[in-house]
Amino acid sequence: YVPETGPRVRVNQVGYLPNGPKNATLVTDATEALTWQLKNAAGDVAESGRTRPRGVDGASGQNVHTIDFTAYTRAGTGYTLVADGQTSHPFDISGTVYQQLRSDALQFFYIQRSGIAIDGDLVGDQYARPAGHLGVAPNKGDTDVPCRANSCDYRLDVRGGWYDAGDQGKYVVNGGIAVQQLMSSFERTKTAVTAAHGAGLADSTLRVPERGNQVPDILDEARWELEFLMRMQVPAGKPLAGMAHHKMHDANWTGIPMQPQNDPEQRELQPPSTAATLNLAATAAQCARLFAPYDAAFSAKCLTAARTAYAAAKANPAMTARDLGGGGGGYGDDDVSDEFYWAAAELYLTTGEAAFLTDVTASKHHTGDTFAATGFGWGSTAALGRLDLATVPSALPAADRQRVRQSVVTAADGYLATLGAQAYGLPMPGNAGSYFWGGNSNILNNVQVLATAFDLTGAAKYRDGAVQGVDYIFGRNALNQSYVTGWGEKASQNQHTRIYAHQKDAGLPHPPAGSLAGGANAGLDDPYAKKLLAGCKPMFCYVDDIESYATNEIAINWNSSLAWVASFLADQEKG
Ligand code: 9MR
Repeated sequence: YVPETGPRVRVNQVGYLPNGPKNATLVTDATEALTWQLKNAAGDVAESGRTRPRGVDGASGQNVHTIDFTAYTRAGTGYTLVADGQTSHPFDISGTVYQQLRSDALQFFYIQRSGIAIDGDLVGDQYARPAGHLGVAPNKGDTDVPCRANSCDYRLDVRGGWYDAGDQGKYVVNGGIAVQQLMSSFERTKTAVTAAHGAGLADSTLRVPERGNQVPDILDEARWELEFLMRMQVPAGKPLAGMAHHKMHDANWTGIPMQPQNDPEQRELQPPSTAATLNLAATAAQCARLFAPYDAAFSAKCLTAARTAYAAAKANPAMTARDLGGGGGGYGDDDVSDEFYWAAAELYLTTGEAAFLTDVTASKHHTGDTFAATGFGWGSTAALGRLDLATVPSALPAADRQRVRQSVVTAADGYLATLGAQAYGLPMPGNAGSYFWGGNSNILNNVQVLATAFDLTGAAKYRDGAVQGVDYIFGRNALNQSYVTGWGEKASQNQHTRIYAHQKDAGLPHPPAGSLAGGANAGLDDPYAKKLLAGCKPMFCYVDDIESYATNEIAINWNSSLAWVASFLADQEKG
């Protein structure tokens, strides 16, 4: 199988900020520097220079050169880069290149909502659908869901929330990081100098049913998930009260396509876990402080859920998730020390109470190396706590604050060094270990750390690193592939999803604009990829086909990474 990779000049197909870094990658046999030309839409040469030979790139196996045209700053559309007889895909140079990406990336969540009709007047008729999983036949849930384990002979109403991904399970450990990144996109605007007091995330900036209610739409969206997460908490009077069920999903996997309202499978609650309980504690604590100005009762409800969850997790610190039946993803996580740190941090930031600070500072994650080279994710959440301790105003002792902030900056320095060493410019090491299931979100999470270092220091190199860090996602890669639907000349559009399964049924839409694909995965963890892509170099281990769930799914925790970064980028636009 030889993928069609188009012109050998690889650019960010969406574009570049006029005052931002502008880098591209040329695939060539040449070992000596070559001439490059930047052409405007009329075909005139706007700028030219010499390529920089970089040798063989570890992740792609290609001989590559880099092209740096940062010095060119004139805005325009339809630019191309020409080198070695090849003309790149067209791109813009514009101060508003990412403006719409912020809302596109966030709009994904409304369209993924469970338990509510999706309104075509808001998001287009092709995405309109009846409410799913409210107990209307043939659905069997989610309003009265039996627990799968013997230890819990009760049923819960766990309606609402977002469908996880291409499947329609709802998993607390994945909902947790996703809703955290939405809330943190908003919380960032309270302190970040470039965020213009949250204007870009204000009420009526998204197409959600709650627009116009005087609450920022991104918080309305987060609330849809937070209400679900709280429903997953074991009620008072039941065994393990205060703990959260790890997940709920179908008893058996369904086929593709499958609209939520047609799902005939029994929905089942899986047993509580410490990891899920700490996800609830952390996100409900963050909820409490962010909703306080808008809805005191909801804020108080969140704080109660957070406190009871945290206490329950401390009383049951080693309840690992057990998988009792099929139809859903595993999301097992044996190490919850990072979730403990994150939850203690959020509770401390919300309440200022000494007991939580003690738990924060006693955690090995408070002093440990929290920021892995390959990024954080649903199973490694200490970075979420660390980033919030670094940015959210609190009475954290000065020495701790200084160290926490320095750790973000030190991590960002590491990511800068990494992206500088990559001919494709991404902040991930250039070996197979960087190319795993959902790795695109880890790249974006490293970009989040770079961006946060900029917010903390104002040093331009971190902003530039964050801006450059997304080039890979939008096409500056071995496959010449943008991984965001609707963004770039050649963009993913056949992601693995039961709802927007156009590839299986032409009457269904592609995923909405702003949907991020999981990305190249050297593990080839699905049969389709395994067969088609056997022997692929890591950066080539991707296919835009609905069958490949391990390289081409969509997921709420991946789009939340995109949303955070897109919001940051939109705030950098100055023309
Ligand atoms: O994102 C998850 C990834 O980190 C795991 O390696 C993978 C295998 O366990 O599962 C991914 O999550 C999937 C989940 O299990 C089911 N819904 C779709 C998720 C994204 O592919």
